[in-house]
Amino acid sequence: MPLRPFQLSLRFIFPLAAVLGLFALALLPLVDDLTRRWFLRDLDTRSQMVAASMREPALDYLTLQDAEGMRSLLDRSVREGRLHALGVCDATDKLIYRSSNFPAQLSCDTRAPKGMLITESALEQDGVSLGKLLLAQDTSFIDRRSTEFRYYLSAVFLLMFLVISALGAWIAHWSWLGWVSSLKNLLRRETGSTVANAPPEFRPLVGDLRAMLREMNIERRSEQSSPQAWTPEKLRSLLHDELAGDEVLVVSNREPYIHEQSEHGIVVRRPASGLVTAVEPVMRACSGTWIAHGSGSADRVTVDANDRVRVPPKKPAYTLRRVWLTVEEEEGYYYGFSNEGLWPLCHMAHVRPVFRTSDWEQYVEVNQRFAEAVVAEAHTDDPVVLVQDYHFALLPRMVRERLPKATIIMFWHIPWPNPESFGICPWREELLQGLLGNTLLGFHTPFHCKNFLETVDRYLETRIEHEASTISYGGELTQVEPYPISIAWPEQESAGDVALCRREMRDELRLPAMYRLGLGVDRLDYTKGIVERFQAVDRLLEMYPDLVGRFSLLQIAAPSRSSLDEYQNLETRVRKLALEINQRHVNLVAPPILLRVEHYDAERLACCYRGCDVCVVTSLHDGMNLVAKEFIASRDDELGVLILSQFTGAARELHEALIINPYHIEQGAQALYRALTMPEPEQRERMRSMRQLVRDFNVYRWAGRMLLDAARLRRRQRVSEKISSHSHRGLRRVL
Ligand code: GDG
Repeated sequence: MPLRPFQLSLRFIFPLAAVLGLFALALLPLVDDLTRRWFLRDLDTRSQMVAASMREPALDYLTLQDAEGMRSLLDRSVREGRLHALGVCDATDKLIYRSSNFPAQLSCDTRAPKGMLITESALEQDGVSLGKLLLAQDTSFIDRRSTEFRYYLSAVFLLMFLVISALGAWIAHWSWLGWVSSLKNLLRRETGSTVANAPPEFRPLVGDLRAMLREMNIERRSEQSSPQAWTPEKLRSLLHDELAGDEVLVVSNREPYIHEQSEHGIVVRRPASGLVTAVEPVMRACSGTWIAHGSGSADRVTVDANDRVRVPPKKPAYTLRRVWLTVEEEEGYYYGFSNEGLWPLCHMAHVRPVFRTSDWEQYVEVNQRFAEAVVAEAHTDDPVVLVQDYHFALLPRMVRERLPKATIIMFWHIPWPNPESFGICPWREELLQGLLGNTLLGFHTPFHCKNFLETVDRYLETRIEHEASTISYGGELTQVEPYPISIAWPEQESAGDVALCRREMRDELRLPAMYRLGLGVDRLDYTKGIVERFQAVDRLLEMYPDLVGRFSLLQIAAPSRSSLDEYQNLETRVRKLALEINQRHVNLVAPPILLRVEHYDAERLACCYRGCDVCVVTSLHDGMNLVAKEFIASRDDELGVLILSQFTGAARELHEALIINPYHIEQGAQALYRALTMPEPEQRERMRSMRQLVRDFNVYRWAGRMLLDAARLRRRQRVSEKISSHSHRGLRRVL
């Protein structure tokens, strides 16, 4: 029998015992007192009656002074009236006659001793008092009865308690079992129920519980399959063991290396992109082909006749295949549909999505072009294709139609909104159908997976297995899973010295050695909450003016999508706000906001992470946010504080950060103050724990788990193909 119902019953039994106990404690003296009074009243009445019956003869004997007669009257009355003793007092309160067992200590003017009741009855003749009768009764039996009564009453209470507790435990046990089994049914969806038709008391729980259980299952599964830490070597051997000889192709819009013409000749640039940061280590490990848009001014001159170039330039490990887009195509597919439509649609950062038919047409066209590039680059009919992000929602189905045996894995790097929000997209069904061409579809968090399943449920006729997290559509199965993305843990030798970085950073910014620095690193994007971050700094300096001239925020804002109005407006707004704040807190040392709208190279950026005191991430909505993890990974001194928006995927993992709501400016300001005044031991404790997590849950694990799941699905598919080809052959032979 499970322990849980007992725990529940105990929670009920202890209060019940306390209540009954208190009740008994209050009731017992009351009842006791009442019964005692009843007994005494009865005894008194009996004494009065005896006195009344013997008054006449007693007066006679008194007047005649017949001592013998009086004594015999007294003894007889004691016997017949079942009294203890009887006495007669004269008018001066002197005891003149007594029954034979009259207690020696009793007299006419003493009070009744304990255990005895004394009743007095006047003896008068013609209005003249001749004395009084003294009737004594033994009351010790009342105490005996009272003790017995208490005993019985306690026994009754104890019995009541036992009966009620047993009943309570029994009811709790059965209702718990019933509750658990209906909850299990709901979670398993044995009855095909949905959250909406769950009993009202379960509704808020069911979705969360399902997500939690799934997350736990996934964690357990992957931990069992990978007890040691994930490294590039482990990923490589996984690719070797699980996908032996299989071809791996990556598709993304952004290329990992951009060749640019400059005055010093052709230079190679790494883009500021979370996606590139995450996928590059995987490609290095599996040496496949990465298909991406060739956007650099020198990209065309650096590829071979097949539009391919080996990268990384210094130590080539895989092939980059570039796809060329016209200006119109880039306008419609990338800037238009992807970044003015899908990006705000999925982020819900209060910027309205814009949907134009012409953009959509370009989006379809470019997806088709990339799908053709995949087919052209594939040397086998069943490659593993890793599709990256929202620019290619249609591509999976297009590839599936050409390469039905391919294992197509897509990772959606941005959030997935709820069905209502997604529903405003005029091409929602087409996008969902495209995505259901995937074998495996990954999101950062279980919450995004849940939103996706609910969106498909709302807009397409499919069969969804929530327990297995699969969607069956047109005879094909898509597995939907959370894979929280991460970074590659830096190699120790590549890290610069923290003290050196602190000094360099302050020298470069012309700040005193002990100057406190906050750091923000983002693409200049409205989802990143840069305005809110500046406002928090402004508020901090209003609240703590001592910090003016002692603290600044260095904001690195890498220009991004700058041809779009929304992004130009953001840049203007950010620059203006920085200026206003700097004018408001003007001082001789440094402006509070040090805004750098430029791209930093990787080493310089790493030095900033190491040289700052606090890293501030205030995204209004973010799939994961890699900046937070990069900051943590770079702090091998275990110091520095991370302020992290609750609306990032990273906040689900990095619980030791100072988690804030970026819309609440005062909260942001207070978090900044707390970070700047946090004692080193606390910083160390928080940082150590987050570093452990980021080290273990690194990007190799992210990719490894996805590829392991893909390998499993691939094996399953091969087995089912074999079975169906055997049965076809068997059928042909029979025919
Ligand atoms: C999307 C999702 C998700 C930034 N400025 C510079 C620079 N960066 C690098 C950072 C980091 C990356 O760009 C930004 O990554 P985030 O994760 O913060 O954000 P997105 O670019 O929006 O990425 C996001 C991510 O995809 C991965 O799935 O986490 O939620 O929105 O690596 O270091 N790098 C250099 N100079 C800069 O100036 N070198």
